[in-house]
Amino acid sequence: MKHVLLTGANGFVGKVLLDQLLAAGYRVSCACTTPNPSSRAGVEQAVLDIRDPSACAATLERLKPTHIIHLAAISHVPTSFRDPLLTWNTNVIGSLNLLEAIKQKAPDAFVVFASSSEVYGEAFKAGVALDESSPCLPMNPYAASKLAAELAFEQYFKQGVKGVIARPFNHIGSGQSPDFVTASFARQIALIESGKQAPVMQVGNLEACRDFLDVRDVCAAYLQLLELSDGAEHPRVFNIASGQARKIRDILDEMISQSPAAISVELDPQRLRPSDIPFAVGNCDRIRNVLGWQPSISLKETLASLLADWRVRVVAE
Ligand code: A2R
Repeated sequence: MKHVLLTGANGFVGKVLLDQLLAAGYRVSCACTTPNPSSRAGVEQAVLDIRDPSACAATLERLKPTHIIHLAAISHVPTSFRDPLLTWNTNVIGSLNLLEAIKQKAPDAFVVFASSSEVYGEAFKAGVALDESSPCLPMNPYAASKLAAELAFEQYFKQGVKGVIARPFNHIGSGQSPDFVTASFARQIALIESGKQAPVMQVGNLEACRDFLDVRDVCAAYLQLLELSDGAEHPRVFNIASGQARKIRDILDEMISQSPAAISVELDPQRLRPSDIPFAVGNCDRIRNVLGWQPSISLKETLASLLADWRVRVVAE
């Protein structure tokens, strides 16, 4: 039976991915920074700080996974500006600790590394959907740390470690922190509907175009990438993208149209990023051609489920 070790299992993506892995019949072990009180029956847990090399080695030695999906990271761009050392230590040194532990303790394991479309950075200024051969020109510490971690993975791949690098574009859905744009919109709409916020949305840059995916579709792609362990030759890097440009303003309009409340919109300059990219869209030909993956959930449906989630969450706020 395939045994998947999931790092970052307590995060936004990790929780969705755990459900999908269990539904697909995998044995799953979760690595989290703190014990998870709501842990699932049959799921083994490891408390692990990936910045600790001996803890990584001990975890891999004990669990001996056949597959690893490495999600653990500082994933938030503004946090990476505020705390670059934490970001580099977690995203780069943490990945190196994991890679060294794989090489030493689970050398046959197949690893999927969750990098990010942010690695393309300035290359998005070309204004076209970027494929995996596009230059990587990171524009923030988070993106730079993910690209450095990719280089570490490439090195270990050359030394015999097996696996792939995924570059997911913006993924959204239930459970995401309101630090991210669509979750912020959904939270504010839910607060307005419940009378906890005046009917004015605070927004940042609405003109940017992004490639939005439902987190469930991204997790489905991770599951399909695991299947590459069964085959022979395969590419090392995969965009996970829809290929479709969506203006943030259109997303906001769609969400407001899904609410019965009368809502106006106000620009909050504090929500503007210092290095915002106007257009960030991915070419998804490779993953479609190699694995047959494509997004299956419409944006409208994703936004509806996001709003439904926040209508429940704001009750407790
Ligand atoms: O903050 P916690 O305790 O929930 O743990 C976070 C975990 N994490 C770590 N795990 C082990 N050792 C560390 N030193 C460490 N620092 C952070 O990574 C959290 O459970 C997880 C990241 O979850 P999120 O911030 O919700 O990220 P998300 O959206 O699930 O993204 C997953 C991956 C990230 O690597 C992104 O950069 C990539 O997908 O695109």
